[in-house]
Amino acid sequence: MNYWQKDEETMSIDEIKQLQLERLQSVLYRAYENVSFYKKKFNESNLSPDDCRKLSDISKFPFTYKNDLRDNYPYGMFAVPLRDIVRIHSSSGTTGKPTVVGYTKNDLENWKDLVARIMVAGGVSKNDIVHIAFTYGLFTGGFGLHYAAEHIGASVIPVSSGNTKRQIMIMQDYRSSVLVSTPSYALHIAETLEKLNLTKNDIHLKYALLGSEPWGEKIREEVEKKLGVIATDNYGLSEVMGPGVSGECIYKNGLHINEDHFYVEIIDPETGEVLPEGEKGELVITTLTREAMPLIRYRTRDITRLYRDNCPCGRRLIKMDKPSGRTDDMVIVNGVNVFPTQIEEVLKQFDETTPHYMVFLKKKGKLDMLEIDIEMTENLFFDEMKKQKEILEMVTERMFNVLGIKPKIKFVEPKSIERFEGKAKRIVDLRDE
Ligand code: DLL
Repeated sequence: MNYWQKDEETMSIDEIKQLQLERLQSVLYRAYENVSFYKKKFNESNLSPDDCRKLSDISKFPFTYKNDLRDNYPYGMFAVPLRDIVRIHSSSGTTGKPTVVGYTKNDLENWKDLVARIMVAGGVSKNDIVHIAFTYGLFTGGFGLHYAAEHIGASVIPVSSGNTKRQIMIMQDYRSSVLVSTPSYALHIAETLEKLNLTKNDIHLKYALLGSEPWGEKIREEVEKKLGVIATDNYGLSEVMGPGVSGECIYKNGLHINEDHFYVEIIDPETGEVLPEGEKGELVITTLTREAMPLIRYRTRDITRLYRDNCPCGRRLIKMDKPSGRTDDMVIVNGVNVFPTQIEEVLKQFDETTPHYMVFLKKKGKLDMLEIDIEMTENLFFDEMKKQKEILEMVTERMFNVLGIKPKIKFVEPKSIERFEGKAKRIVDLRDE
């Protein structure tokens, strides 16, 4: 069996718990001393870092929410001076402002190791040619997997996303043996391969490391069959680092969490109460080693379950189920996070539109499509077509800027969109699986 950091990945429970406690005490101290947000929060709850004497004491400490990151935009959550930050990434927030994530040199070293663990667990070795079809940029997926693959010593092709026919040509000619992408993009590649009258025998893939959005066994089966790979899942979120939080090994039965770097809890999302191991609830993560931006009890909003088993791969760190959904209304479209509040914010900027809209998530081939129906005002409705078209173009452009993906927008008649008595349900997900 291959490991990247065998000692850490196969630690006994006692060893891991001892290490976690030491690191937890240290991160609480660093957060308290260096981040005024945490100093204030702990003081308000009458807590000092010394109040964490055993692991379960963490449950006394307050949660951190995505909104806290937004309120401290851009650098307020950093625990080190900017001169020690060597990389910045970000992700979409619940409103217009993104959340910003910083890394020190050590953070980047750890990040490489943690993602490398997951890649090795998923079958990758230095002999592989790794084809990275995640977007490169502020999104953590591209760079996160890129540097880890180089760290392993594999040959890396930083293709980024898009232009699928070219991707397939590269796969054929450069002999890519590992595909790294979102599950929907892997399916799209499989479909394009078929359209080109090619099969898995015309390419050289062996493994696919897929993540950044939820996917199920049906998609796995199709990707494995059509691309001729073993496809494993990996999970992460930019706020706590990016990819590298957890990932499946080739036995594909749960994601091994890098719990020597992340202390995980499952809570009841309504009451905030910590649930026993094995129960389903919201995943809460405390970063144990991050220097630039330590996060204490970060509410991921992702629903999963934690458990320990005797995985045949020999790894002993705690596992999580594939995330089965979220507690908020964020949707993921081709790997990009979209919040309804971002759509509302754009609508606010136009007098010609009303706040009534519906979002439809569909599949076009294997890719996700975001369609938004927006109710026009009476004025625009009776205006000439040319004006309607102009406004439509402007709204589409604004949405693209704010969401990071281009939606298909349709203006509909005034009063034609359903009104809600209870909680509005503005998102209709018509993608199956
Ligand atoms: O998606 C980080 C990442 C990149 C993970 C590449 C894996 C591979 P964000 O853009 O901040 O970060 O989105 C984080 O995406 O809270 C989940 O809701 C969702 N998510 C990420 N991975 C998975 C997965 C990256 N394997 C949000 N299964 C998270 C289900 C996932 N959901």
